[in-house]
Amino acid sequence: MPLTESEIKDLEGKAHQIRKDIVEVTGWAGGAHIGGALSIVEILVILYFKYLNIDPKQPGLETRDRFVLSKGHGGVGYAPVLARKGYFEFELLKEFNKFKSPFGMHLDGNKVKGVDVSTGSLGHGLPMAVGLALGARAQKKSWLTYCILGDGECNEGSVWEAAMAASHFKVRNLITFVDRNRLMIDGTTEQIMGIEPFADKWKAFGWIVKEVDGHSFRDLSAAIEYARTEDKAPVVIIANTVKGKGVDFMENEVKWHYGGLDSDLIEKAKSSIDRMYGF
Ligand SMILES: Cc1ncc(C[n+]2csc(CCOP(=O)(O)OP(=O)(O)O)c2C)c(N)n1
Repeated sequence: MPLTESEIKDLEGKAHQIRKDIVEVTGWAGGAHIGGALSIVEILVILYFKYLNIDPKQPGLETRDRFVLSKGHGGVGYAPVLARKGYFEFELLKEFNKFKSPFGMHLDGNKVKGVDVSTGSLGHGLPMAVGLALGARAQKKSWLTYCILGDGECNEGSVWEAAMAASHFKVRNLITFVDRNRLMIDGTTEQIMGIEPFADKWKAFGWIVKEVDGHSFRDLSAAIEYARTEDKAPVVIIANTVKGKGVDFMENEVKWHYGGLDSDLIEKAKSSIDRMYGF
């Protein structure tokens, strides 16, 4: 079913909050991977506040859907979403990436409630997600696995081994996103190691590809609804996004892959985000 206007308004409100949270936590931490966290806000929000079958009060429930942030450096975006969903208090993130804190820059599934899989070393998330999906199928469980990859991450050969396996083993209970923000740590994806023709590569590996505006809840919802019912091949949703989305001085700027914010920049970033949402 398409999203209603009131659902979209509600999700936009959540995304607004999460973008400001990301700025806040980056300020507290002294630095974080802020650009690639801001680009996945809508994907995280629609999953956590619309589609994932999860209960923050029972984080280990066996029947829950699983989520794998394969681009694990997006932890500064993921942690506020978990907090706002109710897994823990947002204020705890004042310790984000501090010595002995449970919240590392890349979230650890053994330490942070709600995190199914520890990630951070790029190229490992999709292989684990494929394994989870196969495990569910082998046990005749109906829960789904969702996974977010970075586009630069797709330089990793293990992504393509997993893609090949998902197709070969006819995995249908996995929904994969690629955050196609076109930047990576030190340049554009096409400068560092070109991945185009990107959609054709996935198709050649036996996947069905949906390309969407990754900041549009309507587009994301339509693609997810499609992927949840598709049974001919695994589905990848290539989400075209903007790195640094919402903070005008960060958008499409490679230097904002990772950075810190002083109080002046925090205010500027929050004002820019407010303007994005018409405030
Ligand atoms: C195996 C591995 N190699 C290198 C890194 C360092 N690293 C962290 S983020 C990043 C760039 C990834 O680019 P992309 O997936 O496009 O992330 P985004 O631009 O969306 O933040 C790299 C190389 C890593 N985390 N893991």
